[in-house]
Amino acid sequence: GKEKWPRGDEKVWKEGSRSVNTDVSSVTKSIVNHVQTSLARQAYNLDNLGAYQAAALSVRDDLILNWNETQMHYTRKAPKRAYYLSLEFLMGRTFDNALLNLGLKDQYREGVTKLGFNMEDLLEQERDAALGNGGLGRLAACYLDSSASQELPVWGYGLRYQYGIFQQLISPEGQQLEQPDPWLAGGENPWELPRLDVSYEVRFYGTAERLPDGRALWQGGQEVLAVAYDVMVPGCYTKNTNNLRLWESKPKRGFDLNSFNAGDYEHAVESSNSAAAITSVLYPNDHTCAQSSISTLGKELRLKQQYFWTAASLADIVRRFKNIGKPFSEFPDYVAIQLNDTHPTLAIPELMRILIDEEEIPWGKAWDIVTNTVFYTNHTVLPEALEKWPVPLMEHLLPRHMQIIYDINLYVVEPSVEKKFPGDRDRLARMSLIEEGFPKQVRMAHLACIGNRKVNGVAELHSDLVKTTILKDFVEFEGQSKFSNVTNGITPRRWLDQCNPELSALISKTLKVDKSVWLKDLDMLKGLLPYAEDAEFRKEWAAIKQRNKERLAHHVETTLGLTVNTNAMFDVQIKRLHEYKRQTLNILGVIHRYLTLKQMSAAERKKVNPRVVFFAGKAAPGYYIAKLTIRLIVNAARIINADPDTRNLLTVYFLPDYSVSLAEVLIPSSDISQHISTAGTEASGTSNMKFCLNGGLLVGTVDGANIEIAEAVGENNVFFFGHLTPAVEDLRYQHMYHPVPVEEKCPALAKVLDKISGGMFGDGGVYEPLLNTIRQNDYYLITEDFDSYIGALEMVDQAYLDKEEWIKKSIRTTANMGKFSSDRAILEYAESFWSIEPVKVT
Ligand code: Z2T
Repeated sequence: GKEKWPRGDEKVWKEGSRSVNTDVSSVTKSIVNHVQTSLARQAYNLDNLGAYQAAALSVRDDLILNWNETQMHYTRKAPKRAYYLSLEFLMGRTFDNALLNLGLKDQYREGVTKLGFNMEDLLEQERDAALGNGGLGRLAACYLDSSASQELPVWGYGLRYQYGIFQQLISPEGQQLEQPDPWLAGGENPWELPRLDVSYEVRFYGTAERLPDGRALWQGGQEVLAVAYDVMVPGCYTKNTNNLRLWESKPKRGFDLNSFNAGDYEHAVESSNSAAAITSVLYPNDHTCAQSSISTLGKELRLKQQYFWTAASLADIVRRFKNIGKPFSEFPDYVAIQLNDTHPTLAIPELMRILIDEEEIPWGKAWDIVTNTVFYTNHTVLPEALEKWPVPLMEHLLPRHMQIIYDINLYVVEPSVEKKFPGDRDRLARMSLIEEGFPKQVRMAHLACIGNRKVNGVAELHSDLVKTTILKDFVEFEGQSKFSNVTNGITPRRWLDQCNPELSALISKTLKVDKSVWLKDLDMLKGLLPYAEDAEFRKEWAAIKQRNKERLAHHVETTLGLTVNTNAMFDVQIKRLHEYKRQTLNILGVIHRYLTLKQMSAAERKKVNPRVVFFAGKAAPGYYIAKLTIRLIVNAARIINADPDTRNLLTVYFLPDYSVSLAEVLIPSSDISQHISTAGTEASGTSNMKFCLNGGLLVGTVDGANIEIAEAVGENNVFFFGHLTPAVEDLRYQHMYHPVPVEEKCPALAKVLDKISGGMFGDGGVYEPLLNTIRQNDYYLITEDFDSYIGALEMVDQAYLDKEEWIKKSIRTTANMGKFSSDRAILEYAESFWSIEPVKVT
């Protein structure tokens, strides 16, 4: 029969329903309500943490209303949707961002003040959601913000790790120590909705038996449950609030009662632990695949994570598609799946498995569906980062998927390569999904590349390199048109409005445009260009930079107890520690500067512009050389900062435990930032965009997105140095076969290395392994770029002498950064890959 909706009296429902709190008095009412009921506390025993929790719960209520409406609306309209599968989402804090996107910051500030609290103190109470390593995970977070803000029907899928990226401690000797990050331990996370009703069973191990009809029966093994947690992602100045679905693993039954009855309690608990372990921790390696960096057991767990997450996500996507009631031939008209790197590549054989074994679709048709649905983004061309999984492990853990991968090789790769390049057995071996060896390995990038509709890199140069290096054979095989570029972007909401509110306000005032408009149409920043000539405007611009420096200094003072010279130029390099990113080049440059200062007369020193150099970043726990670099930075800083001859002119800080929230304080304060990777190694970089958007000037190599930033802001507003990508290969070859000692190649650098070896910064022997990477084959070309690097920093000093001209450069930089909004990037994905359109919630 026909059900009446709503049940009961419609008027009563209407009266009971609430809408988003938009005025101060309803905000305070809601906060007080949450204090009294949700928290079971009262005014007299409320601290900052409690006040934050109550305010957050109040914002959560608002988000839920919009989120619910959005999801209902998408379901009713049934548009084509896109799904962003990423093993990492580096979200940072949510409270401030949600308030800004909802346009309620002022109301909450006033309300919180009326209740006797300080908004800034409350914001500081929130822990970062640090479910990512670095650029790749933060990019995913920016793309979610832009999808919601552009009203696109996009969902993210990821894992709900109990522990995010480790917390970094630095010992007095400069050693990195890792501590767990139990980010959920504080109690309820107000930004997620546990969906215990949404769950799927995921199988591991067991046997796969081929049936005569082409299907297979995969049985036995271990089954675990994937439970959904939905994180609300509000768009900026829109009702659209998208969803990020994170999976948590649970044992299918609390205990295996059979073994429990048999008295084997330990075994029963163990299998329940092993299910829970799957989503317990984020792997902290950023540019090494699990294959080469972790133990056999750790390897298996990482592969389990990858399959657990892709299987649950695909089951969910397929279920949602089936609810529309269309035939599977139309799957690609309703679903686009973006693979964030090769981590979710198992989505390809998993979707094949679902279509063939469960939906009984013939192999060829299934392959058509898969290759029209899936898209793959590559994020690095560094060979050590390319994922490969041992065939024996795959066969053991995922027997059915291994069959499907062999089938793809047999039915797709081999015949078509043979047809196009008859008899070219070398090419076939190069392109095969399986790499020969002991053991054989599955090449995930090849699988990702063959099983999809489009492959893209993340900046122009990088996308070219993908085509000419790691996937060259596939371009020759499939043609250019499958391969393209989407240059990365960053969300101007967090990376300008939220982290630099004064600059945001000045921009709105100057453009005479409300930020709700220009934040979603970032090319409007161009309107600032004429104001570079306006002395009054320049004064305001410079004053904001100065206050941002003081804000950082205050932060360093309160957290580390160190005093920072805010009259100095702020020079910042913050990113994961890696040899290719060359923090080593930076610290060697700093030491060179120190030695030069020491040799100067007092009169000469008077002419030097003071500089404060900031470093921050985490090293992968097993990355010995990267950790040694931190140690050198910390110990060099200790000596240099203590030297009375120079400390007014040069100080160095390594800020521990780099995070999204720390970046939000550092970035707006920088005069220059360093992006100095060996040419051809940094796929894009995204912090370079954040600094420039906030009016910091870029010191960098001709690499990744640096190149496009220079094109946009003008070469005269950046400081470039170093060899270009085409030279790198030749130089490395020379280093291998015609080595030249550092003393000959670069005497200035040799002197710096000698001082370190000689013990200027403590026991020199400690640093030998690091110094030897430079003295020996110098893979990342420090000796080749050192002189031009020092030259670039001298240009910076020169340019900084003319303050007014410097500020003009800063203004012009910000004004020309519109291209780097993640709105532009996500719209490129939406239009040219996914074919999805905005669905506005009204
Ligand atoms: C990562 O952050 C990046 C690439 C990776 O390759 C892995 C991780 Cl964790 C597997 C970075 C790139 O290094 C950086 O250049 C780029 O801007 C970022 O991804 C987003 O594309």
